[in-house]
Amino acid sequence: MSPDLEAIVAEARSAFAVVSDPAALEQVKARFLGKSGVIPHLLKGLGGLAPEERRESGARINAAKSEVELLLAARREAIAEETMQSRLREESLDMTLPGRGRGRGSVHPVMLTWRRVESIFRSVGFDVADGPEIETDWHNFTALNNPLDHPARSMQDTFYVDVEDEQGLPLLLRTHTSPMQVRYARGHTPPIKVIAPGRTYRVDSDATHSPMFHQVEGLWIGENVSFADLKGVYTDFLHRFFETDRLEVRFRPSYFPFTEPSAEIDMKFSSGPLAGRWLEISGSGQVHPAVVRNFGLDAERHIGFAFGSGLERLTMLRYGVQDLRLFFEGDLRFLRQFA
Ligand code: 2U9
Repeated sequence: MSPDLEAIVAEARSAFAVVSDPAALEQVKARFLGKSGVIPHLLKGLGGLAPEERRESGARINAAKSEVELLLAARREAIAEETMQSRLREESLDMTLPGRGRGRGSVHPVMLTWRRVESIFRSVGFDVADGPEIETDWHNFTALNNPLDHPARSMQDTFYVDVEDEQGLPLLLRTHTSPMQVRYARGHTPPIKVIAPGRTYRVDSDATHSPMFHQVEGLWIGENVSFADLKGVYTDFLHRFFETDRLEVRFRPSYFPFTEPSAEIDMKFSSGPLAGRWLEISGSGQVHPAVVRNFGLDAERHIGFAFGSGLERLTMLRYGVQDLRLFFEGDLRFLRQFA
């Protein structure tokens, strides 16, 4: 090979060596092998030579061309290998690390209470009602004997929805689970023996009130269902819910529009960390005759009791939870304790 050609090959070798990405390499290649590159230029020049000289010269130029092509192929391969190696270094996976796993969820403590309450009441013959969280004014207030000017109806206490019902009254987020019982009672014939657990909503938010909370209400209507039955059913429920007979129950006169007479139910543990203090646990009463009539029933013949308890309250007392807000913060350090 002539010194000229050797110089060209050497120049190609060092030009290929200094680039390290495929696109740059192709540009360098064009300088030597492209249409207007150095080597095609030399080949074009052969036309003006005598046949003998053209053959010799052509063979030399083609040998140089082959060498440049080999150098190019080798450099391409080397760049691909370097790219692969650097990706392997960057994306290296330590296959010996233990997997993260999916994590095991757990049932929320209020839901544990919900399930527990359902199972206790089912075992003594109560059905479980369900119903909408967005309610009509009639099912939430009127059917429950709430006067039209009752403060609970005010915008300060109730979340209203920007949609009207057939009566032209705005729909609302139910403020208690009672409307489920109203719907259930209107769709069944006595004896009506049902509990209604569920989410409820009130415009209230502080250390002891959450705008969304859970209640369970119970309703038993028949021909001879008395306050004595209420005492028996609710006391038995408390014994089973708290898994102890070592608690006292007392009924204190109260007022609700939907019951008459009405009573607050208090309880007192005789052992354990809460022993000796009377704790409010529920509201209750004999269902008001006006409410029984709203079920389409004869209030002279059908009587019974109702009660309402907060599921958060029951949960706090059962597990010794001090702050209501823990139920709504989603803090795993709290929730995991119930797993
Ligand atoms: C119908 C008729 C009567 C349900 C009742 C209470 C008393 C009561 C509160 C306790 C704590 C709600 O979660 S709380 O704030 N409830 O005091 N609830 S009697 O009476 C009814 C329900 C439905 C048809």
